Amino acid sequence: MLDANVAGRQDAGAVNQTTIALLLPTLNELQGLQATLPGIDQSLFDQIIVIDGGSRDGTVEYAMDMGLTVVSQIRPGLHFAIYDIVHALDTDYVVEFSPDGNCKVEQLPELIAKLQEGYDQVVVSRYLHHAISEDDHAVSAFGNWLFTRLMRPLADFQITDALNIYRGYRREILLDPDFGRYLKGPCLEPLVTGMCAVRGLSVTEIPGDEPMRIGGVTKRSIVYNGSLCLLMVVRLYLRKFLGVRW
Ligand SMILES: Nc1nc2c(ncn2[C@@H]2O[C@H](COP(=O)(O)OP(=O)(O)OP(=O)(O)O)[C@@H](O)[C@H]2O)c(=O)[nH]1
Ligand SMILES: [Mg+2]
Repeated sequence: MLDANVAGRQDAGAVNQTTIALLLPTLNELQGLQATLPGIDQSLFDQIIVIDGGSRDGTVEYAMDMGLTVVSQIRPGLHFAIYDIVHALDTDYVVEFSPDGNCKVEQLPELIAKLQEGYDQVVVSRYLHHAISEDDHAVSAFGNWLFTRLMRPLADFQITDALNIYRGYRREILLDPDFGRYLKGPCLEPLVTGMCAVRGLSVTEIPGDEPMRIGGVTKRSIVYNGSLCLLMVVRLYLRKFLGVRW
């Protein structure tokens, strides 16, 4: 399935042994974690890992009290927190879930079912069919719209949401040395979609609303993240259409 130019899905029978890790990145997200964790069906996952970026609000203590495995990220930045833990795991898939209220726990069973069908990546799209983002403002909505359209020519699958953190994908996608070369900053999730596109991997989306975050504050910078995502898209265009690995 992970070989280049394979667009179809793997036979369902071949993926019954699929192992999946749930990744919960946190940075001062106590209220969100308290609100979402009890709703997560933990039996869906082989591993659940809180990756903490140095919380000082009791997030780590709460997660440990709830019996979760908590790891402290080594390199700064959400993208490296995810990238590094993915290299340390051995499951077939990882699911990224933002425990700040933006991801609805109700989507998890459908997301897992799609991964078990054999897709290389399944994205919860905030813009597919009836789905809406209550967390968007004008700038973030425009950024999402722009990047999604910029990435469409790279892919032979329809992309409606290139940026959402809420997704599951084969862990090996991040182990590709090219992935590490292209990951220059906080653009990990669109890069997963981009690498799936240029490698011809199989991707599907399911619609899912994005509620407002619960407590805490946003940690992302739209201008910085947007600039790095643009650079990443340019590099993927060069690779896809000119065969240039820059
Ligand atoms: N481990 C770790 N987690 C982080 C870091 N930055 C953000 N997070 C967590 O990653 C998740 C997503 O980050 P957010 O700041 O909410 O980013 P966002 O969802 O794009 O922004 P909002 O729309 O404001 O929610 C949240 O659970 C954060 O607590 C980081 O540097 N390290
Ligand atoms: Mg969020």
